[in-house]
Formats: sequence, structure tokens, C-alpha cells
Amino acid sequence: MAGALSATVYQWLLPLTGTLPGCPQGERQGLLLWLERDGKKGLGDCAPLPGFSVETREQAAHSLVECAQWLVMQPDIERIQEVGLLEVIGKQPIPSSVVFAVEAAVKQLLSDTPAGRSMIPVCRLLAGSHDDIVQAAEELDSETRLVKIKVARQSVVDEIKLIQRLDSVLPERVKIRLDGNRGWNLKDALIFSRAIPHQRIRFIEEPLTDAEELPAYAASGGLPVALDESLQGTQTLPDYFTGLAALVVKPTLSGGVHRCQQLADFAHKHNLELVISSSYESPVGIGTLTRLALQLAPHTASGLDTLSIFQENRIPREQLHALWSSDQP
Ligand code: OSB
Ligand code: MG
Repeated sequence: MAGALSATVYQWLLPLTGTLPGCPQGERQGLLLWLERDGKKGLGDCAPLPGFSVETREQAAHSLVECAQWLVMQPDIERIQEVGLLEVIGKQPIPSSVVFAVEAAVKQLLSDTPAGRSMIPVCRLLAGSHDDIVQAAEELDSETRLVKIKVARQSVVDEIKLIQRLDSVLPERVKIRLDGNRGWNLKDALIFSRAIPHQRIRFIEEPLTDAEELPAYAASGGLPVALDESLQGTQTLPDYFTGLAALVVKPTLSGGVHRCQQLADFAHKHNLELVISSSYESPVGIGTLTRLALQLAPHTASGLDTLSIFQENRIPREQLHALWSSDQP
């Protein structure tokens, strides 16, 4: 017989080395679900990202406390691990970041492997002005084999020039992942794609404002396509099309751990790369994502370089402030 489950919901605030859009200057805030049972613990990070998450942190906090109160009365949390939180709780709408935190905490509590640090290949994020990006590319360490660049932010001509400059400075071994964040129409995406060296590019994430045109883009000489935004805000699986190369799964934004496993099955079935990616979660959330990547896609570079904007790679205990606890109801 398992002992009683205790749960605490904390708020955290961590210093960054820069500032994220929509976040207080130099800071990132989020929530943490802390479960304990029979001397084992399970932690789940809940960090809605302003500008990307539909839920606010206040809405997530309210929902996470409700879930924690519900969880400590559940006799069978194993079932959450098997079928996912939404199935067990009865399909009421729960924000994605909250589903992620609950499923992550339950999964860690029920796992037998200790939460040690493991190595997985990481794709380096190169950001800033085009000059900053080129300079960072010139100074890459010898381990790096993949870099990620955001495009569709400046004129098509300037974005083409950036990729051509990168192609000339990057060592042969380094490939590029591009991310358009739905910034282009079909015509501009194709002008861009036809003007850059394809052998350098692994894939482009979501180049098009209208994602329904992605199959046409791929069929007209576009780059291999990865889905990211298309996987969010829905429970259904994407439609496969020729030219689809990868799924970029951000469990905080795309519905949690169980949904991530379903998307991993889809990726496997269609021979797609699965990239476990982050949305500026705390070091605890990055730990969950690292273990997921190790389990589901150990040989694919994950998108977890967001951690490098945090000043520390742990949450100091004094940065945790309890919002609710089953021990002091
Ligand atoms: O557009 O892929 C994005 C992080 C937060 C929000 C959106 C995105 C990202 C990343 C994560 O790019 C890093 C990565 O995927 O390599
Ligand atoms: Mg993306």
C-alpha cells in the first residue's frame, strides 16, 4: 500500500542574464508543484510564457492549486501516468503548463531512476542582431553540431544575406535549424528558401502565417518542414505531408507529458525527427525535458539551450514561496 501523497505549490522568481519579451526586466517567474510520497518526490515546473502561452501565470496558479488539492485525494495517481491528466480529471479545460507540471511531477514520483544529470546533444540558440549571430557562429565551441536561428523577422533579402554569411563562416560539421515563427507568406518563404544553400539546413520550423499552405510550400522547392505552433492548442495529431521532417514539441505549450508521448509515437510512425524543446522553463522544468528527451529522442539534439539565459542552473530554496500546501491547508 502506498502512503499518503503530500503536495505543495510554490511560486519561483529567478534572475536572468537578459530580458525576455513580456517578462519583468531580467526575471522569469513561474510555479512549482512539489509532490512527496513514501520518501520519494516528484517536481513539476509550471511556467507559462508570456506571448506564447494562452494562460496567464495567475490563471495557471489558480488551476495548479486546484489540481494539487484534487491530486492528494486521488487513490490512483498511476493512472495519470498511464492515460494522462485530462483523461483522468474528465476533460475539463486545464492550461497546458499546468498539465505539464502535474504529469511531470507524477512521472518523476513514480519513476525508479534517480534524477541525475545526463548528457544529451543540445542545439545552440543564436540570437541578437545579424552581426551578433555571425559573431557567435564564428566563436562556436568544437562540440556544437547544430545551431538554431530565428528568421522571417527582417526583410527577405536581409535574411538571405544572413544565411549566406553563416554558410561561409560555419565549419562544415555545423548544420542550421531555422525558425520562421509563422512570419512569412508562401511567396516570401519560397523566395528565401530558393536562395539559400539547402545542404546547410536541417529544417525550417513553421515558416508560414497560414500553416495550411505548408504542404504546398514543401512541394514547391521549400526546405524540410518542422511543426511547432501547429502542435499547440489542440489534442489532435497533425496531418502528415511529404516534406514534413520534424516535430518540435514544447510540452509546456503543447499539452504536457502524455501528449508529448503521443506526438513521439506519431513522429516515430512517420519517421520524423522529434525535437524536445523548451519555453524558458526553470532548471526544474529543463530537468523534466532532459529526461523526456533522453527517453524519447536520445540521438536528436533537443531545444533546451533556453537554460543558458538563467543565471543559475538550479532553483535556490529561498526563491521558492509556498502558495498552498496539503500539510498546512
Ligand atoms: O519559437 O521555437 C520557438 C522558445 C520559446 C518560445 C518559442 C520558441 C522557443 C525556442 C526554444 O526556440 C529553443 C529551441 O527550440 O531550440
Ligand atoms: Mg519554433
